[in-house]
Amino acid sequence: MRLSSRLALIALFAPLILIFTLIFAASSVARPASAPSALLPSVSARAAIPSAGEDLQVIEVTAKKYEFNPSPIRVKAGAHVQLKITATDHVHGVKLSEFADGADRSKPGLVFSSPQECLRIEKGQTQTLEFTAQAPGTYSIRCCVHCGWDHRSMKGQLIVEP
Ligand SMILES: [Cu+2]
Repeated sequence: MRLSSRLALIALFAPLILIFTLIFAASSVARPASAPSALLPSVSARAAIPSAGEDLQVIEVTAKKYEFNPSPIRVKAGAHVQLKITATDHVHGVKLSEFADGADRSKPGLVFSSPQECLRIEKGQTQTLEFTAQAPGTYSIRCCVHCGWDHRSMKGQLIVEP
């Protein structure tokens, strides 16, 4: 009787102890594993910031029905530019051509820090575009998210001066 109840106790507690041990082991393993991933955003954020001595020209732009302001935006060739675009009245999109109007399309005149596609900007939100203005010329900016009846005329310009 006694032996069997002791065995029953062991049978009851052994799996519990095993489970607690596993949970403890998992949590102590999870901690160091999560540490490097927590470091990742700061590493990539650092990579996006130009190195010391390189000037970043920050330009605030608003997007509203149906214009970008200011337009044209003027920068000098060689400038490292960050456009901070805020959609003030509605969802908009921004697409800045990496080729100057009429330029040969073999080599981009604007070198972006991240791949370029349509950048969607929710109402009241700000998105950033960062690039180096390599070649002089006029670059077109257009709204690429349908925002209303005159969406197609929503355009802007970036002029890179020599
Ligand atoms: Cu639009």
